[in-house]
Amino acid sequence: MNSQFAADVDAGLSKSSKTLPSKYFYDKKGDELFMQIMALPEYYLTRAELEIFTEQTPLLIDALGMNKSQHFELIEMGAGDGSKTKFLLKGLLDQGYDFDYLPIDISGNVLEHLVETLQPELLSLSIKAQQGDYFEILKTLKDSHAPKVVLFLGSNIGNQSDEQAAAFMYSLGENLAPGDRVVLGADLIKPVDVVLPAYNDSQGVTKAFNLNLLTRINRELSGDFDVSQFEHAPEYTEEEGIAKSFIQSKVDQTVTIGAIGQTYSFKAGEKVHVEISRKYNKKVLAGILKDTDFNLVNTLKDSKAYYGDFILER
Ligand code: AVJ
Repeated sequence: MNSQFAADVDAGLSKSSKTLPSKYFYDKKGDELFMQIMALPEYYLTRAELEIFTEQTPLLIDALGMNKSQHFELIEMGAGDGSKTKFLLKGLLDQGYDFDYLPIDISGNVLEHLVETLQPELLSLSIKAQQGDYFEILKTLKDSHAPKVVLFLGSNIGNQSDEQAAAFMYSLGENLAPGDRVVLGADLIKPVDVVLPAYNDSQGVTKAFNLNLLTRINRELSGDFDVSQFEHAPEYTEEEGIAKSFIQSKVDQTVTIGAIGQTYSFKAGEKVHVEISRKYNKKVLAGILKDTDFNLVNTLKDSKAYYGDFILER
């Protein structure tokens, strides 16, 4: 695990345009900072999707296309704390749907916490937590032959390039049957004055979130990054529709990473690309789905049309 981290860091910092993978943001401190990000006034994404789940619950339920007399499985990839999903689950129970809720997460702790918060609030809910890799679990679930709805929320798809997202959706389709549905939550393309502040908040939480990656390298890989000599530098254009985060060196400097046994030099102003947050519209989505069997059957947006939950049918 740590050697994979070392290999990924070495590969990224050895490129002529340096990169570091955003998946390593999420250590304990990173998880905490991401929770703070979700509560920021500038970070509209979480509130916008929550608004869809609270204000449009009946529409969302209809869009799932499930039959009340037919048992189905509601699967969530990366459920987190379930704070949005809870409203959908409650609505389905109130309307008398017959379903199991199957949250999937790599982290057993996350699942444990989710069950402990959800079950007391929704006593009649059948929760079947699944710990592991999304696609490995989905493969095992294929045998049940129950109709399925898969939730992939939070604009988590946005951290993937369009090529990666297309491969991801293709794999998802392979693990579902015709008629199954997906709720794909995605931030929408809109002007820079709304998007960029979400990745460059006035309190500097996003800056701390990104720079925490250097602190993690120092701690876990015996690096000697002087974090104060790096800046947080996000970019976005509406034309491209992709928020990009860079860690920028303030000065000419070298950094040694003990666990790799390498020294890397940074020029003043040099940028390390750490994250993309892809924004969506129907055209972007169509490109990603073009080699899959998914059709877009409905789109729910928040009242400002900042954010979309795309309902896909296989
Ligand atoms: C968790 C991937 C949806 O890209 O908006 C937030 C991560 N990065 N601020 C996003 C993130 C910086 C977030 N996602």
